[in-house]
Amino acid sequence: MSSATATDELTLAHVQALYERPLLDLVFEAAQTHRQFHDPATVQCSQLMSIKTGGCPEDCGYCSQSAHNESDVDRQPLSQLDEVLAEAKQAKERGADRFCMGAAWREVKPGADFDRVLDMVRGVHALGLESCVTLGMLEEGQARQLKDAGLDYYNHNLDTGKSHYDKIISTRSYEDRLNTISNVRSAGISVCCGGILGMGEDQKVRAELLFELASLNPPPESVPINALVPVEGTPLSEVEPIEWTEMVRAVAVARILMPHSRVRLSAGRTELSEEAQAMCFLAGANSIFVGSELLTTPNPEPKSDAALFEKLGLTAEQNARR
Ligand code: SAM
Ligand code: DTB
Ligand code: SF4
Repeated sequence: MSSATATDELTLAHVQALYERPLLDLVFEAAQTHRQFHDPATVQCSQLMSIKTGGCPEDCGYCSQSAHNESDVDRQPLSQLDEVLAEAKQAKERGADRFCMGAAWREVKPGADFDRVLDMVRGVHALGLESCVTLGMLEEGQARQLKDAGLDYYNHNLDTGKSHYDKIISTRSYEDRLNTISNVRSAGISVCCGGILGMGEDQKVRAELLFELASLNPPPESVPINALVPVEGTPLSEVEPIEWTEMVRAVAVARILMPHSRVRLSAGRTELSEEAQAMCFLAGANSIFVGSELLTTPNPEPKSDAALFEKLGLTAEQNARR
């Protein structure tokens, strides 16, 4: 079966059929697409920092930071500017080319805190790093303020397929998410938008998520594929972990459907073997989070990532701003 090209109209049935193909056929096609549009030897490296932690009013069933869940994450108010810039500087010295700041907010509210985030974005930009923030729902005017401060990317995930969404979150709708993404887009900020696998969904739902992402017009510049990091005290802590092959499949389908995008092998790498990660890179993943922590959960140690890159002949990309 051949894949849809950018000029065909994409259908959910097509994505489902693609998703169900024999794994190695799928990876072979994705690897070819990857080589057509990207340098397969470089991987973009982003570092995350949680700038406001815990106590979030949303009820996302996977999240350690929701006030509805009983995880033992310590709540922290918005970080100070100098603290964030010190961390960004260190990330740059260790080879990251993008610094991503995450806040456990439902939405952006105007005021001193948002003004401080704007200063963080300006500061990260001045360091010669690309910047990304994820702050919850956002209005168009606020998106413009972020753009004026020099923001490169805004992360806002669809999280899962539409049909599974209500089982995971009740306090924010799919439409709300699409609306925020559209506000980000209108302000001229690049969109970082993906989802999480392993929240009790089946393959059809995964195909649905990838269909939704690829149907955004244009598709997100950056597509994070996260595996659920199970957190004790959250409703999803006991969900059966997904097979590594599902991560490979999702990366491959994302690569074929969104040939120009960065596909990020995001949360969950600590549970993936080197071999599984290698297959994800072959299938078109070309971005990762680096540094030993994500927001509140562990990520592979820089030493082990360096060793993996060395074995696979991969190098960290350096953006034009560095
Ligand atoms: N509060 C903002 C929001 O939800 O838009 C920004 C921060 S939130 C932590 C960003 C994203 O991280 C979520 O949309 C979700 O996709 C991902 N995430 C959160 N907890 C996760 C977990 N335990 N495992 C995998 N991904 C997770
Ligand atoms: C995304 O898709 N993954 C990142 C980032 N966007 C903000 C977050 C992963 C969070 C993993 C769980 C944690 O560390 O709390
Ligand atoms: Fe809040 Fe974001 Fe966590 Fe949802 S994912 S509970 S919005 S921090």
